[in-house]
Amino acid sequence: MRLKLPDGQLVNARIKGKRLRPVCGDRVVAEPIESEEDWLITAINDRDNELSRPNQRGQTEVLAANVDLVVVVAAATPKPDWFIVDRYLSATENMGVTGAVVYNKIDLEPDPSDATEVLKEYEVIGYPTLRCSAKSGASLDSLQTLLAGKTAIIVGQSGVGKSSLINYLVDSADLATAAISEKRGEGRHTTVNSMMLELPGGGSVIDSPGVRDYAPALLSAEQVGRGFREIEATRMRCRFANCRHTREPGCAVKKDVEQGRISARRYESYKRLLNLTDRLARNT
Ligand SMILES: Nc1nc2c(ncn2[C@@H]2O[C@H](COP(=O)(O)OP(=O)(O)OP(=O)(O)O)[C@@H](O)[C@H]2O)c(=O)[nH]1
Ligand SMILES: [Mg+2]
Ligand SMILES: [Zn+2]
Repeated sequence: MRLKLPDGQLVNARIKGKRLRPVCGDRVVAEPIESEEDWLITAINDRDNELSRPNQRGQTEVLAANVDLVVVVAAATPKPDWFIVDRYLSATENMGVTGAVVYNKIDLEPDPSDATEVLKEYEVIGYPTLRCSAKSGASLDSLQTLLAGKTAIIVGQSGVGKSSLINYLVDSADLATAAISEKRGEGRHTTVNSMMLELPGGGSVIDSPGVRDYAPALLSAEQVGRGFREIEATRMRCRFANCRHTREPGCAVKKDVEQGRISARRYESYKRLLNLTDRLARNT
């Protein structure tokens, strides 16, 4: 594990004991190890927030801590899974952190695509969005502006170009990238560990490993509701205070969906996530 000292120096660090699990972004207590170059992490300071999600074994794992911006990346390839984007954004809302949506690889798709419609849905509910290319450099100045001065984490499916975007923004970065599989059209899980890099204009950015179908877990129906900001903003007008916006009469959310004020696609994501959370609750 790499540790940044107050003077900016980067050192290798070991962890004291088996129970301490520092993650990317943690602020820690550490001490030099006598007659060695490594440092020893002895404690983790309280976290402002944490982004967690299930790992490949289905256990919840903290990906990063103390971030103030979550950038969710989708791309022309692999085929965008907007439900995964919605799940990351709902986790972001529950962390109390700003989210943004980036659509990468527009060099592969010169014509306005379906994605433009979906990005508009995110924009109208207040998420910064941008279409860019890590290959041509299109709109990467906007990405740089978005990240400036922040501690951001870049998340999204494997192969969308998270590491490529960071390599473009950070001169000294030399993150591994790999072509997506031609047969399956999916990413190859190139990035294995989260890693924080400093941005030239100030701030830092965390590269994270993309996972295929997984996205952050949510624990309760309340959290799911809070995760969709347009639903959260509308629920005060529902007849019942505990409305789940599915079959209840007098539901303002359903009405807004019918009248096109809330995106039907986002509402479907909400219901799908609610189902997943219900199933999770029944199994535990
Ligand atoms: N044409 C094009 N290819 C890109 C662009 N950005 C990334 N790629 C390519 O997409 C492939 C995957 O990029 P990565 O940066 O490894 O993707 P990642 O999101 O970091 O993937 P994981 O680490 O597996 O989660 C590589 O072959 C990149 O060269 C882009 O804007 N345009
Ligand atoms: Mg990567
Ligand atoms: Zn309702």
